[in-house]
Amino acid sequence: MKIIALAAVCAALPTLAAADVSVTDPWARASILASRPGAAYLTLESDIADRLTALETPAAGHVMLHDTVTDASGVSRMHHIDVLDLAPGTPVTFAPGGMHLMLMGLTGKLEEGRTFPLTLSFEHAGEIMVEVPVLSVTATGPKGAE
Ligand SMILES: [Cu+2]
Repeated sequence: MKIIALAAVCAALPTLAAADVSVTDPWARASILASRPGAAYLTLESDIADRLTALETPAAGHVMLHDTVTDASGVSRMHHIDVLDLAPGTPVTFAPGGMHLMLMGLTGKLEEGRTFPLTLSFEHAGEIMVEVPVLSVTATGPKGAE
């Protein structure tokens, strides 16, 4: 009986391993001062319903998920997103003026031409590490999109 149960678990594994999130076009804007938070952007797409649970980078003490909301009087402000859910096959794009990753407590200036690693943790897809290229202070999108 035990052996049969194990076989059933093993047979289910390939399905679990199929949970995959693609992280594309990561980029960050160069920062002028290390004392100001940095901003990074990317696109996420999952093949199943998944949830972003954590963000980590050696480039910053703390990474926050922010959205930008413009109220009726035209004033934009950022607000914190606690959880980000991904719907299957629906890309979520972070971009200036919208959702962004706020890099709090930079360990140094984000210098153009450098890259830094960013680890994203997902409920199902697990940890995904990407290298984030730092573009110019005036960049408005990932390389090739400008
Ligand atoms: Cu922000």
